[in-house]
Amino acid sequence: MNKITTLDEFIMSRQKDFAYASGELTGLLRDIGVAAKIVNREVNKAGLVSILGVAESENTSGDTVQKLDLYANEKLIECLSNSGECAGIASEEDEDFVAIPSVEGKESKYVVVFDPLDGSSNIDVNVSVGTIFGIYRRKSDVGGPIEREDFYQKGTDLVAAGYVLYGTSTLLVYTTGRGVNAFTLDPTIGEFCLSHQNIQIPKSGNYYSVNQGYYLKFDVEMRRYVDHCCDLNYRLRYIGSMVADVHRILFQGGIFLYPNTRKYQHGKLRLLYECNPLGFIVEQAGGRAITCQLERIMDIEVKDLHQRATIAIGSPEMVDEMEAFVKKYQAPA
Ligand code: P6P
Repeated sequence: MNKITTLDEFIMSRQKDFAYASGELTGLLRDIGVAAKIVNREVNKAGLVSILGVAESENTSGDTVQKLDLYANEKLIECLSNSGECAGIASEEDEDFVAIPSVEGKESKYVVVFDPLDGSSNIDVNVSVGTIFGIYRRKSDVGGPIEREDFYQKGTDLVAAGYVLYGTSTLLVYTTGRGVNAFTLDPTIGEFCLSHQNIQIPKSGNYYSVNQGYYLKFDVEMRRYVDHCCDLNYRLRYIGSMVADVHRILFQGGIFLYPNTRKYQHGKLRLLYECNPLGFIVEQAGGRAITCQLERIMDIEVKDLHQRATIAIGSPEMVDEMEAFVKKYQAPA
């Protein structure tokens, strides 16, 4: 029987990769793992609750049924607050950042950004959803108040990033800049166990993932590229949950696109807690993540917590090809 390596064991074994690491990042990653297990428990019975929720206004434990993404947000903040390793949080669910009071005078060095439940509109139809997170070293003085600039950091400043996919099984995928590893939750022991080590994205593929319904609203160069995908009989896979769509591409190859449209002129997806963390992971796995205007996602200056970006992310050769189409067909400025 293969040795089981739990997430905790793996994180501890990699702690030596961090010069001067004194365990805070290790603690932070473990706290996120705990929050993921709690959210997973609720996501897995959401279908049941929503059925019961329709018949009654209360869930099985007597609480008022909370909207699941708010529940996930609350649990992530709770878990990150208890450890004392996190000084502040920026979440899709909160307009502004949240300062985390120190625990027993612990001076936290890190801030965490997250989308607590990406794709949550899918939960009622039992389609995979996920949590996306990124970890930065704070820029403000340790021990002092958290400042906005602690969150206005480019993707290249990420210390760690990852996601939890609540799907047919529950996976936690993360990187600290030394490759990408995935852990599958074993519900029989309640542990995330190492299941995919040093993930490498296929250099090319034949999946493309875009909301084809917006085709007529794309710029000409993006329409030409989508036409090219159709000409090559690429397979369209798009389930409206970025974390699930990108996860497929990470494992099977392909490209995910969310271009600018008339409704979302700067793209729909959020730079800080969707594009940057997933961009870090895909780049660490050998892929590329750029905007539809050909800027590297992780180089974009962050000027707002909820800043949007267009994105093309996935297999390097497919992103290269999309880049060539944009250059060839882009209307002159
Ligand atoms: P559309 C989910 O709401 C989300 O933020 C991403 O997870 C997903 O890829 C995208 O929006 C779907 O957006 O406009 O295609 O419905």
